Amino acid sequence: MFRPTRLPPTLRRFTVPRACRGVASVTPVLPEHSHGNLPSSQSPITPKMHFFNSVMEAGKQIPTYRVIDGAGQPLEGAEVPEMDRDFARNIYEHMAQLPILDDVLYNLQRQGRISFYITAYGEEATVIGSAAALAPDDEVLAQYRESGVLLYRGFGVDGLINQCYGTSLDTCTKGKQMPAHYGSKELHFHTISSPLATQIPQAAGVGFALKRDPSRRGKNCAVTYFGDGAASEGDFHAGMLLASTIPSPTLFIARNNGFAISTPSSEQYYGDGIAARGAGYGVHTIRVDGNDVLAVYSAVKEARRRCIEEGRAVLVESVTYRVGHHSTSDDSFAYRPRKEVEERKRLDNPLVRFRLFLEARGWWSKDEDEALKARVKAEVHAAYKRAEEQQRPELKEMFTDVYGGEQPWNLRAQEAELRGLVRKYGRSWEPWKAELKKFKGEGKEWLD
Ligand SMILES: Cc1ncc(C[n+]2csc(CCOP(=O)(O)OP(=O)(O)O)c2C)c(N)n1
Repeated sequence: MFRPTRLPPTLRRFTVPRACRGVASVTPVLPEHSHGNLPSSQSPITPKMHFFNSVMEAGKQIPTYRVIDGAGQPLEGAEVPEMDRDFARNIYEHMAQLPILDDVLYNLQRQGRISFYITAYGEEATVIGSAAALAPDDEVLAQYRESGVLLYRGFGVDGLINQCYGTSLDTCTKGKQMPAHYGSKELHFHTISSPLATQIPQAAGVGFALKRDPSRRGKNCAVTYFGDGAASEGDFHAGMLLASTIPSPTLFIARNNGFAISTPSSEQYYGDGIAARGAGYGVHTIRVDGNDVLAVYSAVKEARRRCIEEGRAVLVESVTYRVGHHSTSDDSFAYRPRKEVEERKRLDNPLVRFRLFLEARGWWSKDEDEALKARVKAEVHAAYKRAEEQQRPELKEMFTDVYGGEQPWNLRAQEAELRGLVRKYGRSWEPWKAELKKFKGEGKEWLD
């Protein structure tokens, strides 16, 4: 073990850099003879030439943390996280809710009732396991496949479906966003934006703001979710560098689901996945089996604790598999064999793994499973029928809350143009008359 106090005075400078203290794996290798170090570095000078690529050497890849196996049994030596029956059942119920909601909304898109949808098939453990490990007021900056976090926080099925339909009941995005681009101020879930990875440096900024706020310092962290594809964007690196050099409680959760859209993750990097990058930024990092909800829960809980107690960033790489197509705009069988998907579904289903764990403890039964599925299905069907009866937000809402503060000139000009057109065609032209009826107030405020 490295004990600086026992070293001769010439070697005492080889202490663990301050930025790395607390990282158990950092153990400096001391050269036989001290040649000092350069002023901007703690790196010991050595006369031996040595190239390294530790994460690519055989057997040295970052391990993947797992708690339960495919049959729901704890691995030998694994510590099962402490949770009572109700907490565990609540996690499972939310996991089971996701694919049912996805089935219905996916089909509604296929019928042309909503314009777009994105499913989370196969990633239920990553999304719900992490949501369960966070505090309800941690600030979440998600990508677009994490609707389960909102469900877990109590957004409700109606909330999600109203957003997808763009009804007046979606008070956050008010019909201005694409379906599945949710947001909720009350639930600390920042509105999704489609340009990939923009949420990552924003999260580092939010984390820093939390650190500066005395009422939230040491209490909350910022959490950002992103895929392996988003991790290939420059914004990933900007966010990691920011959170590492201007320390902040920012939790980076990479969902490595095997694919961006058509690009497999093996083509997104040559190194050891996304976790390998954490060390480069001096960030505590763990790779976890993203299909094992107990491992995800434990890893994110510990990651959150470190984030908050140390006020520093942590990276979690959750390795999973995207079972569904990327979105309703994609046909994944154009770039991966159908057989591969069927095999993954059969071999490693996160829901089955956790259900078997619960059943082994006597915390869940087949009858309860069937009843849950029937109840959720009925709930989702009733919710989409309610959404179909809703009107869209008032026409003028199209131009409000796009930006904070005063409405900019370009939006004022667009609003004036639309008002003119509504006045011109809204009473006389049938297609416009029919269209106006879909909006709350039916455009009357502009017709009069
Ligand atoms: C800046 C930017 N480039 C490209 C796209 C198009 N696009 C949307 S999703 C996506 C793939 C993202 O993959 P990943 O981050 O791995 O997340 P996943 O969809 O697999 O969950 C791409 C390329 C985009 N939205 N934004």
